[in-house]
Amino acid sequence: MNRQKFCTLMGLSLLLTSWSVASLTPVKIQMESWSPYYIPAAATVMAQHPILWENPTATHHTVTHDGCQEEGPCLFDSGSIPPAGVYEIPGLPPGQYPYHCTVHPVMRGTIVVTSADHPSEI
Ligand SMILES: [Cu+2]
Repeated sequence: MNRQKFCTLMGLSLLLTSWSVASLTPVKIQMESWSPYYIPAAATVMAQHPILWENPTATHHTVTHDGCQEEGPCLFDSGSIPPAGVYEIPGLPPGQYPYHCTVHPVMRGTIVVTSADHPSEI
């Protein structure tokens, strides 16, 4: 493959990649200082769909998959999210993902990821 052809292909694949990413608006979850803390507390999302948490509160919070502090695999852990901060993950495979805030363990939420092909199946 010559250089020009290679560059054209690279450009095309970059264009397609950015287009497909841009077409997926993240599902937003809002944090609050009082119950239910994460709104919605149980969010249903399609597989591989990005998820964005927003922290409009005056304190630091985390979005930590329960597996990170148990035996299970740790699929996401935001670390400290400052006031006005956000945390985004690119997407998850189908399943149920309980998570919490390590600063305030009373803050608990769940992500329910459904299969794109079989939305009723988890
Ligand atoms: Cu918190």
